[in-house]
Amino acid sequence: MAENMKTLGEFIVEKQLDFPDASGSLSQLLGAIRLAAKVVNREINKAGLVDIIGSAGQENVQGEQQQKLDIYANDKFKAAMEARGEVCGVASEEEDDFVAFNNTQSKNGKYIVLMDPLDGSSNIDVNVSVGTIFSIYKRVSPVGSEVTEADFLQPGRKQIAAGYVIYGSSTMLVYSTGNGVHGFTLDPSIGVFCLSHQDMKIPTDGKIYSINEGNYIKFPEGVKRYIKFCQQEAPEQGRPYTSRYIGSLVSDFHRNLLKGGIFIYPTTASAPKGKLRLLYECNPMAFLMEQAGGKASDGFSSILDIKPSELHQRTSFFVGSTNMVNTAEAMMADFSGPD
Ligand code: P6P
Repeated sequence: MAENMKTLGEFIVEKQLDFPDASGSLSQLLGAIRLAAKVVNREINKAGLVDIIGSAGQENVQGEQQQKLDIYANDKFKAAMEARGEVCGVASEEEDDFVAFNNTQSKNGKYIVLMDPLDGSSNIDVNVSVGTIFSIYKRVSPVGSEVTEADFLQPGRKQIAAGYVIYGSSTMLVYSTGNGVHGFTLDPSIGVFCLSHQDMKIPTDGKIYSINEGNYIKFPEGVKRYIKFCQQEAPEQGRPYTSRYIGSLVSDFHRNLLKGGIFIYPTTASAPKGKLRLLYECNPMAFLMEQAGGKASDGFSSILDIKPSELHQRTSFFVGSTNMVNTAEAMMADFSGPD
């Protein structure tokens, strides 16, 4: 490994030194996420061999029961966090309700985690990148007591850390603890995440718009107006836009973070409140985007200021380059509400 490489573990400890009162428990928690990400990455890479090793619900060549990968990922991230003892409970897209960790050490943990353990998992069968999304808060209930739903229903602005793992052509872990966004690329030959993108910033403007235009007919008028702007007016102003939609939130988000752009999942006919989940998809991505100098809203106001009322609630999501989100919001305001 080149001497100037820095591992995720070294970076976490180095950044921990920036917080004199840091107890190291957040570092421990991020370490648990790092471990689970490596385990899930290995399993996802094997998924491509599913015809050889057997698909979900069947026995593979080793005679092991094949789990659905999103359930597998959920179990691995839960197990890694429970083992570390810094987390008193977890909420997940794969769990109907939050899960309390009741071992003595965990009950004294001061953090809770919300996660989408494998977002876009249906893309695996067609070899499209998928991701894990996580969101970390300090608990609001007393340390040592039973974790409560109130610990999970905090506004996104209260997050102390958030991040994602993208299992793509290379596997990356991108996270922030509120001091910038940093990206680490897994070197599979040594099983180590190495710092590859320090202090990531999204361009203030961009030319990529990312939205599933198959839902056009039922988009709010403001969204239809914004698409018209991207397709007609911007090119007429000499700024041709391009449409890119992968259908995997982590992938569309990551591309825009690097290149500039906007991703929109508005209300649609089949998702009248939006499709994406506030707590474990939009809040962590909004936290990262603001840390990277971008913007995230529901089309009208900041995602991070929404007061959650239920674990799996959905929201519209406009996220990306500040100038692009501002333009889209202005058009949403001109055509208030859905058509
Ligand atoms: P649609 C994947 O199923 C997901 O939850 C996100 O990763 C992605 O952005 C979105 O749904 C895609 O939804 O309706 O365009 O297929």
